[in-house]
Amino acid sequence: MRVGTKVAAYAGGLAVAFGAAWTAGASTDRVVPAPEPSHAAAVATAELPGGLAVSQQGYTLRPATSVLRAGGAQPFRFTVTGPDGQVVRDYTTGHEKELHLIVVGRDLSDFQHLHPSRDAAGTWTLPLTLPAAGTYRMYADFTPAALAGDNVVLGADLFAAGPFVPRPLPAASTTSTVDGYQVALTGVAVAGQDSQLTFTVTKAGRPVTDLQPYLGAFGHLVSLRQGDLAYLHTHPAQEARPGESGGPQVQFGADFPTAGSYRVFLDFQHAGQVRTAAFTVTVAAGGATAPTAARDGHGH
Ligand SMILES: [Cu+2]
Repeated sequence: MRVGTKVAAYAGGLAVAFGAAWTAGASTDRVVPAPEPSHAAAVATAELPGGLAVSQQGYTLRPATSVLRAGGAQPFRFTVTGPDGQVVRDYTTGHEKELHLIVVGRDLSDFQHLHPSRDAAGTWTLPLTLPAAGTYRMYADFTPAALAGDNVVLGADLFAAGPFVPRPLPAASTTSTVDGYQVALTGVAVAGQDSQLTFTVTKAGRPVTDLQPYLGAFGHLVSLRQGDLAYLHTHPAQEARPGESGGPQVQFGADFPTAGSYRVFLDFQHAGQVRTAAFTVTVAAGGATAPTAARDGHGH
């Protein structure tokens, strides 16, 4: 399989999906004739960002349980069923995996990017840790073989019983520190546009120039919208092959659907270990290039 082609198709498909979602959302502010019912259903599906629904485009995420104990790894299973009601067993590999699982606290703490394994019957399993009591969001990010390249992101809530103290969203910041690495973020995030974000990785004051490829790229970026945890997964335009070195800069073009606060998680690999740097990013309302209806929609 040609990984490079898959990477480009995957990233391009996501950008298009988010752009289309934003455009469709803006158009609902206008007075337009009611479309035919079948078309209305299609638009209703298309206008939502990923990760907000447990069922979308005929695909449904089915966790075996939604309640786990707080702390410690526990066996966790889930399946995805398709439009025919059957468990999906045929996936298109994207970024070296058939399915990417993101788990995060609904207060946007405790981000995890995981890769469960699938058996022949289509059941995904992994040891899963919900580190503390609270409510969590799980996202299954995958491309069913039947959808010919269309990425689907389904979301479901998970629960761990016990006393829960939600953490406030950290203040917006352009720097993040993880395990002795400092990551700086530059760029301006504007809703409805291709926002160029650049992350620069340093350690002990020195630029890190030997970032390792992780799942076919030098970085993976997941952005979650505060308020509803809408999901945006972005990859760098530049792909990474095994043995190549990257850094200190990793660049992304991100299409944030609306203005507001997002928690942005950058996965990068160095010295054989994957780490995640987290940022709170304030996305500005769209400027002159955004459609008028969209600006009005923000209530400004
Ligand atoms: Cu992944």
